[in-house]
Amino acid sequence: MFFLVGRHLRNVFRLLPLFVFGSQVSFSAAQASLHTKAYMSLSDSRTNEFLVKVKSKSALVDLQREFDLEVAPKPLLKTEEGEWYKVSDLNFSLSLGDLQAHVFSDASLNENILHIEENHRWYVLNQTDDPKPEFPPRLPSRKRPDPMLGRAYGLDKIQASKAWLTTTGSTNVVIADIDTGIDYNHRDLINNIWRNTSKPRQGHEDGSGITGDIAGWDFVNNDPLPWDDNGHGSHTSGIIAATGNNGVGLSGVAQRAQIMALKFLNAEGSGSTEDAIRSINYAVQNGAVILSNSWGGDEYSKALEETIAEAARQNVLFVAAAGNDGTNNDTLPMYPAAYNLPNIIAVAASDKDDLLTEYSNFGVNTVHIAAPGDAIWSTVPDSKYEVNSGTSMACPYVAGAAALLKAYKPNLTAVQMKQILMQSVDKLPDYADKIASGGRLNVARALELAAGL
Ligand SMILES: [Ca+2]
Ligand SMILES: [Ca+2]
Repeated sequence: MFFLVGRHLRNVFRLLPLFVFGSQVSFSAAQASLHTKAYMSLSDSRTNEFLVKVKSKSALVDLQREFDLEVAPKPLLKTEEGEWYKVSDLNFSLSLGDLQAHVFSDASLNENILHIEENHRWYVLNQTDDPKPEFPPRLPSRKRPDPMLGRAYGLDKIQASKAWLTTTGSTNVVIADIDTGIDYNHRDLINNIWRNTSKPRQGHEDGSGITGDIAGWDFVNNDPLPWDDNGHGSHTSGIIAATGNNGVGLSGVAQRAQIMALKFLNAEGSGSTEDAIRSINYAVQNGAVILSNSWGGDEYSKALEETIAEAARQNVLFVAAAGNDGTNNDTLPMYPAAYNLPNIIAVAASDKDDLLTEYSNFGVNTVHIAAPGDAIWSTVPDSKYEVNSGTSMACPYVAGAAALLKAYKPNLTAVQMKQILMQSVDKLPDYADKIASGGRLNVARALELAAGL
């Protein structure tokens, strides 16, 4: 029990840098809401749900007989060795240890049940949520500079303008933003939102601007409208691919692309392993080649790892925020960034001075590249713009850069994209012994490196 409490406290602790870095914010509503968040995540993390890997589903019948369990009718994930099912304890009385002990005590169960884990919670990785002044966008027009582009120091650092001379992106490249959803009607996003035209749907015309087809999926509320009720997902989407040169707001790293909105994090910014897995599977099955993941947690999930490994077999790049604890992922892993898989590129957050931010996680083996993540302007719901900080903001920079690479050279594999992005960094002393590539993203040089391929 002490162990469980300890882990929950670590979850809360992850939110604590919010107070530290929010110190420039006055002690008021901002801090009160952060307190609320911390307590909500504490109750969030209690679970009666487990993910169970079995050789065949019949193994779950015995568990059901022993305990009052509900077994999901369909597997969450199929692998070569078995299938993962979500199992819910209807009485909220079982612990992971109870289930494991029962399985170990029975030879046949032990043979057929390969793994049991809790359906963990995962959290957004932005640092601040204090509102900043909002700037209403101007009216759209053809090929006009984005008026807020001057604020985007990150685009200068990574030499985006130079990269755009080679490619501004392509609407053939689908990037899944696995997050809190997106304001898919935002004037700087609407043109770059993926639409699922392969399976027309009817009956949900609701004034959302999306009719007949869908922009992705909402796995929190199980509906086809992944509306962003938090703000985090709209912010990360704008960093990937806010529309460039439309005379509105700013531009993403990719000026053109298709962003698939997959909502698995709720209004408070947390979501379950189950819904993360559903999001990744949806993205892979519907043609996304790059997944942007600005979320994490310190509890290992084998089910999540196997899902990302499956995405690797489908040649899908998994970009992941390194985490905001200021710690070393080599020794204190933050998942999913720290899984040792060939298609994961884990991203640390750099600042205006090209230094590693003090809150960014690092790790010379497990964190691959740095990207601008501190004080980043981007889109938020209702066609507005805000500043936000964290490895959450650095991750979509790399996802956007990968989108430009894929637009320029469509045959690049996920592993090639990761290698090119790492080999083309601006090497800087601050990263030498902390980041595998030793530097910060340079998308213009990445395109140069890809030119010969
Ligand atoms: Ca919804
Ligand atoms: Ca724009």
